[in-house]
Amino acid sequence: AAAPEMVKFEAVGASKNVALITLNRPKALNALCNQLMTELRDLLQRLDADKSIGAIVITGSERAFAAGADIKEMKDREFSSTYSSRFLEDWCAVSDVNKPVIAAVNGFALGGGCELALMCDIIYAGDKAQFGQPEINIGTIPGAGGTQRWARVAGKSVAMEVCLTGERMGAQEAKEVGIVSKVFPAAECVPAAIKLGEKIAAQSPLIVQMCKEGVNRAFETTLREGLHVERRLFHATFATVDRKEGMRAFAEKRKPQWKAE
Ligand code: CO8
Repeated sequence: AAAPEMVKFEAVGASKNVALITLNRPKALNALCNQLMTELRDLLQRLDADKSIGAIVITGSERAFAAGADIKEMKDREFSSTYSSRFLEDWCAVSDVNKPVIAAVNGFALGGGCELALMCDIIYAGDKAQFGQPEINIGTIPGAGGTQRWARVAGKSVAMEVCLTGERMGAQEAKEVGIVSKVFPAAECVPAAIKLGEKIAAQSPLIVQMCKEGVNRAFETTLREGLHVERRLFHATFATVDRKEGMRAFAEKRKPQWKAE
């Protein structure tokens, strides 16, 4: 495959086990055109299979995380081909990654850019970050999870206001409504996300994957079913080498040595 042009990748952190992906289409404020999303999807799938990587950070520039789906690319589309080609359905690849994915958001996270951040597992924001679903202003609606994920995370009233007005929300407010877990001075956002990635990557990758699967069920099913899945995943940890090692290491007052088994 040709080297990606619109996404940059670097292994970072003291053990080089965190993948830093930088969206790199500065002239269009990282508008998510077909090429960018294809490159991002391919890269994520490759990193998900790469045993040397324990966590993934996605970021943009200080000015823009991503200003949305590419409007210029979309403007002449018709219903029939949009529907029959399942336009943008492959964006799901981002939420299908098994490893933890952290969004480090500075600047604009609008439309599909905001939805991309919401597909990640954790969002850290720089203090100048702006979140929003401005699709209503161009005669469409969020199509990559915006109506659903805002509603689940921030509740109906906030979701309705964001989606129906298209108005932007600052980082602090996004934290208050629960979209973002922490806010940092802009320049510290990516380093903080990398630190967080290192912390998670230091755990057993196998157990991390099970834990992520458990939390994700909370957004996909009833409480009863979710609790059942959680219990089964918990039981499953007892079939792993790493669970034994973790508990033994605690009893022996030493650091665990994870085997990813
Ligand atoms: N698409 C294409 N190009 C864009 C986009 C975009 N979303 N956003 C910015 N750009 C381009 C601009 O056209 C401009 O290019 P040029 O220099 O060639 O004119 C360049 O980026 C710089 O932008 P501005 O000059 O506009 O910069 P400003 O600082 O004045 O404004 C804004 C920044 C406020 C971010 C402004 O650019 C803007 O409003 N952008 C559009 C935001 C938007 O509406 N996003 C939602 C798009 S719709 C969407 O995402 C649908 C998601 C559905 C996905 C899933 C479907 C299944």
